[in-house]
Amino acid sequence: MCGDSIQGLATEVTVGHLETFNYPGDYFPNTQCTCRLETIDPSAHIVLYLLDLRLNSDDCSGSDTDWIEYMTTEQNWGHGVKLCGQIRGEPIDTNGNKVYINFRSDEEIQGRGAWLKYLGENGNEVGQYQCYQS
Ligand SMILES: [Ca+2]
Repeated sequence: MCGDSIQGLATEVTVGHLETFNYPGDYFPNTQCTCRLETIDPSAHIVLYLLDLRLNSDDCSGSDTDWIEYMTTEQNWGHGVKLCGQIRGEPIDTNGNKVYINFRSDEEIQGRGAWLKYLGENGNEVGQYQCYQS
């Protein structure tokens, strides 16, 4: 995510993946990145799977560290569902047909980052829009 600055619909897939820029190498400091997913069928839900997560700390509840979150409506940063406490490999039903995924890193200490799988429930296609620095 956020290896480029192009915006717009990039792919439509039934199963897709997102990873932090430079994964599995360390992500970069001072990053703010948003990715948008949207099902083609507006009544379908997007399901996420956290496959890997290594941030600078296991506790991403603070505001002064690195974190990744998702939200189904555009809200302010830090008001989504943080993925840090999620069990890897378990399905996360976002209950939404649009999902915004935000990743943020601060200036100190980086990690491997995050690797996510996403899909539309019942085989629905999901459009992945280009991620952008935010
Ligand atoms: Ca950090």
